[in-house]
Amino acid sequence: PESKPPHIALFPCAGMGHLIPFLRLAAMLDSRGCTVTFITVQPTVTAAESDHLSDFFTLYPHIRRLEFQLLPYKKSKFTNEDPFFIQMESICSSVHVLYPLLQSLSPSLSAIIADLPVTSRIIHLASDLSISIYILTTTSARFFSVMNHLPQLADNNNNTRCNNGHIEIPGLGPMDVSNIPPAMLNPDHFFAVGITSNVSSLSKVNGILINTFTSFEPEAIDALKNNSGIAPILPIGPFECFNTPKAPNNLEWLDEQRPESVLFISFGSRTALSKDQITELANGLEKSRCKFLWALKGSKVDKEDKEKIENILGKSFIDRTMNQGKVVKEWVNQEQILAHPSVGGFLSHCGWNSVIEAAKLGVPILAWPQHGDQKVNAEVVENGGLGTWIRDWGWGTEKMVDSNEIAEKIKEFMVGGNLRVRAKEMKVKAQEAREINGSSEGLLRRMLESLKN
Ligand code: BUP
Repeated sequence: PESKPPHIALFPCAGMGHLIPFLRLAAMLDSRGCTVTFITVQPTVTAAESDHLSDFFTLYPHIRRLEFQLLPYKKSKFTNEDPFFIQMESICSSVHVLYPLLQSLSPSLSAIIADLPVTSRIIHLASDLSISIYILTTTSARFFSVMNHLPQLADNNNNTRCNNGHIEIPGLGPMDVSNIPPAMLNPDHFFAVGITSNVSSLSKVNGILINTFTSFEPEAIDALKNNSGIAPILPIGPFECFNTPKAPNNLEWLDEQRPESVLFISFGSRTALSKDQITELANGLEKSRCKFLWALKGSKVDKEDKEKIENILGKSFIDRTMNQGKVVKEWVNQEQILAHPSVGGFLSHCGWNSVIEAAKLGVPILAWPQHGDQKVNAEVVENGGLGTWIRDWGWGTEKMVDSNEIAEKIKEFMVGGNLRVRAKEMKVKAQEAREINGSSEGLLRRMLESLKN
């Protein structure tokens, strides 16, 4: 008898940086013939998440939406004020509620693809349901290696600090301890505790999916593959984007600009620079005389981001730079912007989705990591020849970078040269990975084949 297509459930955690890659993967599985159920957590932290979800299900009406109501939040000893962490804690403590919902699905599930932060919770559920379980990590293979190594790092933390401030992670070479987010080295922090417990469950899953590709992160992927203690590593990126029903924004202005003349600036969906740093950046942009398109954020959670651009940057800045650049505060379609021929560079915080999109579209990055995995991702950018990182600028909150310094670096960066050539080479390699027999597409197809009944 002919084998049935697999039925796969996808389960992302909080924030756009997690939701977007899961939605992309859902669309990819759908277009490769799978039956797809998408678990959506209610309520979401940001308006962007709920907007994207409704747009997505309008576009893909046959992908099923499974609404997952979180249990009331209980404070724990790890509670901190970050709304994304609070949401993650809530999700982790509500996972068991999913069991009857998943069990009653028809046709019955073949597998679940869950977000790394829920690994230790979901593993029991998958085993009770007798389905395969895959983990999707929304960061780089390099940062995933660091997380995977955290239990050993925590053991040796005192020694590593003495070792000239460097740590050694198999296959990655010496890494500056200051690149590791401080919360990860604090054994009492929710982030560190969560990672330690989740990575210790990874040997029990069927595979670990990463939105990266072999020619972008060869060392990290090899090192992970050679690690016998974890499940098979499946680098299946870069993920394809899906069309949105919304009209494109800001593209008319880009259409009027010279090829590769515009610097696009974004620090992702959950980072707002301090008011003073925003002012320095604005002045730096003006002094650089480079064309720019800036997706500005005034606060961490979009629902609270109500201040007008004029109030943040001053009306005179907007008037003075009218012909030089554009500042927007609404959600923009970043992939569409990066794909535009006028865009020649990306000043980025190096959230992993942003990095992989830039690699896929061949746009060089000027890296300014702010927190979390972003310094380690900036190393990937540099190692892959996709961009430059001015280490001196530190973490976003560590120091104030002044406008002259910013202007100087932007001018140098936007000259382009070799960096643009290397970025375009990366775009070709990304396309090769996605071809039918390419490194990423081949892996994905074999995985789906193995899930057919
Ligand atoms: Br803001 C913004 N439009 O206006 P990252 C973001 N994005 O398309 P983050 C838009 O959101 P984490 C906007 O293309 C990327 O896919 C962008 O994810 C898209 O950073 C995603 O780059 C942002 O990983 O997430 O948001 O800081 O905390 O997971 O790093």
